[in-house]
Amino acid sequence: MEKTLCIIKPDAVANGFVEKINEKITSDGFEIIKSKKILISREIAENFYAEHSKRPFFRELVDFITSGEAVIQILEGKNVIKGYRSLMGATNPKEADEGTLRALFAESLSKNAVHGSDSAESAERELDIMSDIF
Ligand code: 3AN
Repeated sequence: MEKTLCIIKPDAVANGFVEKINEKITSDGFEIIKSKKILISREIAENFYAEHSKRPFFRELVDFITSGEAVIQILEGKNVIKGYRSLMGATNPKEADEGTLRALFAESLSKNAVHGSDSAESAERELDIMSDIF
């Protein structure tokens, strides 16, 4: 069965939205097979976001994801990579469709509540980076 990496980011954890987000994930038919709250190290964050390393917001991205506890989860289900991405909604919560996680729970473009792998290749890479924490 397909798997993907989900991160509930520090804004959503601090705002107490973990349970509500997970209710939406499971009611869309996906299973949360692993879940752990951790403080992501800078080293892991820089590796995780390596594809964005040349972008102007890279430092902001790494600062934010390491700024407080995040919940790292492995989701499993049929077409979960695509399905969970559509449940997340657009990167910018202002553009996210009604009922999506980012429309419901995100604060801003950088504090956007959740992460999800964007392809099978990303899922494999991201699950590998996080495999040590479980
Ligand atoms: P997504 O998370 O929807 O796949 P990406 O991969 O384009 O979006 O961006 C990764 C993360 O970088 C986003 N989740 C968001 O937190 C942050 N980000 C993207 N674009 C910007 C931007 N213009 N300014 C600040 N942060 C950004």
